[in-house]
Amino acid sequence: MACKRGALIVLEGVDRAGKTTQCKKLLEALQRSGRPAEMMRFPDRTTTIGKLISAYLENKSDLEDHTVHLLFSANRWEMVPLMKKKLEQGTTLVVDRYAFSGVAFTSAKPGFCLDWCKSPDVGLPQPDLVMFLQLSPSEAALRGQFGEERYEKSDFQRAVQNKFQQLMKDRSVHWQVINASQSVEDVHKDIMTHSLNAINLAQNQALAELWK
Ligand code: ADP
Ligand code: 2DT
Repeated sequence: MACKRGALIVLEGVDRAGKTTQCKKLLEALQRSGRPAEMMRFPDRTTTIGKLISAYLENKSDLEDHTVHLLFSANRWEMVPLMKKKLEQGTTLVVDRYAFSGVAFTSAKPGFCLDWCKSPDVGLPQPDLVMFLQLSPSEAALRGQFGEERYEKSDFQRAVQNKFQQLMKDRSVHWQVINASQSVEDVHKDIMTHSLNAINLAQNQALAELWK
């Protein structure tokens, strides 16, 4: 019998919500419990496309808005063969940002609608679980200043948060809102519970396609 597939688990949320902290803790906990798991993040700045994106985010280059949106999407598509292989081999993937960040950030710019922004990502591997780490702007501010990167401005981040709220109305995606204002350990406990459920369910389900 073919081995049971791994789950595709995504963490989304505003800047400083704790995504990276929690992805690492989830990965360690899964590995400690003997479950094969690996972490990925988008954008993946290590590839040729990722380096273009990274220079843009660091304000070292300018790119036209549609163009950079398509590059972010291409940066996911270039990872799809590897993601599918890992999932089929039974490895659970813990992913820091995915297509939802792609849509939320570009559609927060003037002149972009949600549907146009979603279209290049239609058909990507469908996450088994997307956890949205919910944190108010005032609580995020207590966790430190914004960095120097292009999107790290409070007005823009508020617009992005609204776009995430719109995306979360879509019932074709398994969203789970997590209260990110709790302690690191309490957030981790919530994330672990939802992840173990998703891993169990995914074992017997075929991988679906996002927004199709
Ligand atoms: P993100 O990846 O969402 O931007 P990070 O995981 O990098 O967020 O965390 C941003 C900052 O907030 C870091 O300094 C981190 O140590 C801190 N942090 C993360 N989770 C919590 C928490 N639950 N409570 C307080 N501080 C936190
Ligand atoms: P971090 O590397 O700190 O997460 O910041 N973004 C991300 C987009 O605009 N489109 C996307 O498709 C993705 C995945 C969010 C990366 C920044 O890039 C934004 C913040």
